Amino acid sequence: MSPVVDEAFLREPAFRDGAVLFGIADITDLKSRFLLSAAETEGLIRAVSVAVPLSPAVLSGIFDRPTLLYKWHYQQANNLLDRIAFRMAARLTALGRRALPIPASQMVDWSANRGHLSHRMIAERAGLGWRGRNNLTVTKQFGPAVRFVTVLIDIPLEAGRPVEFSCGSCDLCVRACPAGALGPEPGDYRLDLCHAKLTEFSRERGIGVHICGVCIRACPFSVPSGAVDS
Ligand code: B12
Repeated sequence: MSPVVDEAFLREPAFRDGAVLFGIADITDLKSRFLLSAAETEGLIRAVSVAVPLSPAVLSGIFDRPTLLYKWHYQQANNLLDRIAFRMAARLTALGRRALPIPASQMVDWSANRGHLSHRMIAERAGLGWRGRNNLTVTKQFGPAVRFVTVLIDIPLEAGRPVEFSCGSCDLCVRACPAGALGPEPGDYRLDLCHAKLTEFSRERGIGVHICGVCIRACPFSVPSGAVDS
């Protein structure tokens, strides 16, 4: 007898593999915004958003630039997310369903700095968090100290609802950003300044990738105690 393909069928293996957040987004009106062909997204109507946490211990070493420990952590988070997404799609494929796992951190348009789709937009639609002043998806449970992956599926599961902006008047990320790329509104994010700073960091010995982590580290939601001592 084939298993019931419900939310639990997708969520439970992901949680066993290390995921901490899971949500469903309706993508029927979003597909034209994806950098995917109509053939690739045919029949796909929902997106599963999954998050893994970043360790506050690793983040605590970040002050004004990324650390080597954070670089390794970031890569492992991406590997784990890609594995979770691949396994989810593999289980669905085996049952004759259609599923498209989207890489956690792959660029497909280098001039516009875009991936196949925005994992943040999907996570926010699924109700996992809000767009913070740091331009990241901030979750209630782990702040922005999570990384996301998305799997597009053909199953009409019930979708989540967006959550309210809850940064309040906090501007710790704005003050901490080493690029001066953040402002009072999430839409104030300056991609040019952020990207230039990350390019500078990528040239530091052993880094080699576009990472930073300062806005994640500065967020009080990222630190369970709420204390930020940098
Ligand atoms: C390319 C890329 C970058 C580029 C450019 C980023 C960019 N274009 O915004 C660079 C190298 C600069 C970069 C930097 C960083 N990145 Co990056 N990056 C990506 C990547 C691979 C693609 C992003 C993309 O396609 N953006 C396209 C634009 C159009 O989408 P968008 O920015 O999400 O926003 C649009 C919609 O969401 C919509 N929208 C929806 N809701 C809302 C709400 C509001 C209020 C607003 C204003 C807009 C809005 O409007 C926006 C404009 O059209 C993603 C992975 C992925 N595929 O999603 C990771 C990703 C966004 N990066 C991530 C991270 C963590 C970082 C860094 C902290 C670096 C690091 N790892 O240390 C910084 C933070 C920058 C910042 N504060 O925003 C995480 C974010 C996790 C989170 N909790 O939100 C992601 C999702 C990777 C992952 N797998 O988790 N990144």
